[in-house]
Amino acid sequence: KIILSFLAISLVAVGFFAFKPKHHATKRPNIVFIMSDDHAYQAISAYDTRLTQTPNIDRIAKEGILFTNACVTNSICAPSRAVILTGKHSHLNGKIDNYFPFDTTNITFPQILQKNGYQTAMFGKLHFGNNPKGFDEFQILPDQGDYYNPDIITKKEGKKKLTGYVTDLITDITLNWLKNEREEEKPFFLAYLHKAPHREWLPAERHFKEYLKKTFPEPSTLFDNYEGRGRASKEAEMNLLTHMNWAGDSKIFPENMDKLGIKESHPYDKRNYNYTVGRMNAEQRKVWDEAYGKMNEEFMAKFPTMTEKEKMQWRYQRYMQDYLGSIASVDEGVGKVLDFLKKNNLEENTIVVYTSDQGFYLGEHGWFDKRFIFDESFKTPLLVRWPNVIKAGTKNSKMVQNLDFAQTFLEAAGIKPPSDMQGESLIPIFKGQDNHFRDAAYYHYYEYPSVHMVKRHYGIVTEKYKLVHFYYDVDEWELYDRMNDKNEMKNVYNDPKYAKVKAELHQKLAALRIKYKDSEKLDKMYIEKYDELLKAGKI
Ligand code: SGN
Ligand code: CA
Repeated sequence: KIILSFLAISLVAVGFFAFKPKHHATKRPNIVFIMSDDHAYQAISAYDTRLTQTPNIDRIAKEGILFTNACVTNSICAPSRAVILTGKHSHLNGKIDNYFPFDTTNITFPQILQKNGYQTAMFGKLHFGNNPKGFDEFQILPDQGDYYNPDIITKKEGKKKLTGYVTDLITDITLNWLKNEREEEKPFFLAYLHKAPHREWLPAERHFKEYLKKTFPEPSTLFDNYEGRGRASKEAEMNLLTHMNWAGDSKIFPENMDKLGIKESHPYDKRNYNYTVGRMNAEQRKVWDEAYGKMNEEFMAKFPTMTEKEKMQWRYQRYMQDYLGSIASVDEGVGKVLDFLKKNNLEENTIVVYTSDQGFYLGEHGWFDKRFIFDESFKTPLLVRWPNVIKAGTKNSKMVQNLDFAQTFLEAAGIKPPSDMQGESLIPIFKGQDNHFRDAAYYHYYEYPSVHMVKRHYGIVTEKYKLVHFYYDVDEWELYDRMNDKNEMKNVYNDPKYAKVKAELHQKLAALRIKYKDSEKLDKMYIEKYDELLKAGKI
């Protein structure tokens, strides 16, 4: 009897020690949410090695998970951020475009985390027109923010001017908070939000020369003439040759434009150049003039004999040099933050996310900018590391969306998300159980007429197809076969072969509009609100 009870006690004891969860596995995880602005997945080497190397960003996927079909619900800056923070589509959170201020009566997930004992901080670009709620500490760039010597709005001291390069400054502020202001006994949520690589794509001084020397492979659709698609693609103003600014974007000195007789692409072409470069101090300007002066000299010699094709090719190289040059500092900053986590034993139980507010065109279809439901702008990079939960080196092709972050983070923190959030938690995917995930994504873009002139549209995207409705000053439907037309060159909406698919997709789209509570009534309401701003000259 004694032996038996001894055995029983031993078994229970062994069981207890064997199955007791490790202490750190039950502790609520920290969250480091890293987001850059307009960072195309084509410019992250974990996705694509053609253009550049991003060894530090890649580390997140190597030690975690890479999402190959992550996408947004509305491909533009502030609306994407509002979707992320509220877990609701634009038509419900109200932030449909970059113009209307964010409605701060929305409940955001950082507010909920803070209420539940998380220490919260946000550093970098928000672009809401008002300050974030739910943060113990924030330092944010006003509006779009500047690359050089930017102003910053701080929670503690109001607005001040900083000296230096924006990406490095945001990294330093973030590291300083991690080192000196983090409360060890609380889990934290940290938003580390870069302005780079947003237009006008200004690199740090240390990267000027290196990137000005590089040549990049051209995308196969650089000379797209938009045949086979509708008015929306034809009328968009995102073409590298015809819509980019010579001074502001391509960095041709305004005096050189005058000498060569090059007209401004937009009334704000030279003005933009003077705003951005004009913020540099004498020391920074000297490095700039040296590097970009040489590029200007070469351009001056070449320009008079250049064909239109050569101009396009030249503009593409110029664009990539600056765009990818500005990503170099983002990658370095990410490396520093990852190193800090490692050195301070914060790696195992911290969720690190790297994403962008949307994708971006790097010359595909001859374009820059974003906004369209087409892949380069609809898809966005997403890499996540959480060693306690995610198996290193995982790849996943589900259509996860920026809509899903709020519920994911709340679930990770053991908090039940509000029932009106519209995303899906990614935790099952992190755990390798992704059987029941959305098979169709809903998309709705509103900001028109506006810069780049991308028409209003909504649509549904499945693994195989994309059905889109462009409306407002057109009424056109487009259908793309994602498997057989990877570059989305041919609208097959009126091809009888697709009649059945088309009917099914129409039905599915109507069902999604109902599921997410979007409607023609809301479309009209947002048009009326927008038209009022237009009339008032505020757009
Ligand atoms: C600015 C840019 C546009 C860009 C919008 C929105 N022009 O207007 O190219 O699409 O911001 O960008 S610029 O010449 O002023 O840079 S977003 O990322 O904020 O949505
Ligand atoms: Ca953006």
